[in-house]
Amino acid sequence: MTAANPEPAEEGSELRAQGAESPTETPAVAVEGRERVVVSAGEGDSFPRASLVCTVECASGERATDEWTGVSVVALADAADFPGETTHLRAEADDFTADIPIRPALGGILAFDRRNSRDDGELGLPRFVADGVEGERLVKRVERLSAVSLDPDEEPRIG
Ligand SMILES: Nc1nc2c(c(=O)[nH]1)N[C@H]1C(S)=C(S)[C@@H](COP(=O)(O)O)O[C@H]1N2
Ligand SMILES: [Mo]
Repeated sequence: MTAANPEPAEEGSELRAQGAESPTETPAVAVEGRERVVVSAGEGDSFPRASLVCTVECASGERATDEWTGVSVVALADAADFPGETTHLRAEADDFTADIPIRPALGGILAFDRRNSRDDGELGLPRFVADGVEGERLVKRVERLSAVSLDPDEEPRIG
């Protein structure tokens, strides 16, 4: 064993541990309006990064405030050319779909990271977060964001 490389096994496992945490492991998200764009955690796209302080509040009363970083929904809606008649942003995960009224949704971000992480709760990245939106609509593990136009008598999706 040389002085320059005293613990090769340790070094290797450290590299693997870092790899597992890498932002490139976070799945990409499709954003669909009149156009379709794809956004991912890596900074290899032209979307500016944004951050947002947001409180996640469950109907049960449980709440937590964190700072999230990602890409603003406004930038994504612009790139995907959301139609003027859009009433809701639809956020879809494998297990869960929520329609968010477009006005508060446009103040949100698609988060790829959470700062000052609390220990509880699940990161669920990529995640839609917006201030002033109920916790149940802050969808974790988002796979697709899309522009929807609901009729006034149509129920926004949740669950
Ligand atoms: N994909 C997915 N996202 C979800 C849910 C879910 O079941 N699946 N639950 C929602 C509900 S009801 C709440 S209150 C918050 C909880 O977020 P937290 O774990 O950060 O507190 O996540 C929301 N996002
Ligand atoms: Mo909840």
